[in-house]
Amino acid sequence: MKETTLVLLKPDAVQRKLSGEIILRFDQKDLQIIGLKMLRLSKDQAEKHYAEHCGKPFFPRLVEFITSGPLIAIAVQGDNAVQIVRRMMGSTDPAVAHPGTIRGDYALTMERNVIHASDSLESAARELRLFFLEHELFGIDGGI
Ligand code: 3AN
Repeated sequence: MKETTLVLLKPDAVQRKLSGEIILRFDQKDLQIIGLKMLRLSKDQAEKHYAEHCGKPFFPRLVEFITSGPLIAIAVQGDNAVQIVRRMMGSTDPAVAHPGTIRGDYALTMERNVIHASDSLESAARELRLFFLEHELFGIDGGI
């Protein structure tokens, strides 16, 4: 089934000039990029995006990091895109992320793990709405 998922190239990825390498992987996998923008999140947007982690010990640092500089938001579409992009991303902890995955190849610590990708279709729909307006998405069926 054709799905659309939200990918964030976090501030560390942008700063380390990894964006091109990571976008190339989605192109090579034959996934479709249907929306893309660079932006800096406000504290309020970051807290909304990571609402499920509110109250956890790492939450303040997570918000501080994700708002620390520009990030790149990408809407990625394709068959089973949610699961496929999660597998391409690799485990949350780069210490156990397999080589060949994005985190396995480019990240060293859990706090600066380069990339975010939606973990379910429901999260994808919610997160895509936080980052993109309908007319900013160029999918075959016109959007999410
Ligand atoms: P994922 O991004 O793999 O879906 P989540 O949703 O559990 O992982 O966590 C969201 C983000 O919160 C992670 N990308 C990571 O930056 C941060 N994070 C998660 N768990 C920890 C932790 N134990 N210590 C520090 N940061 C964490």
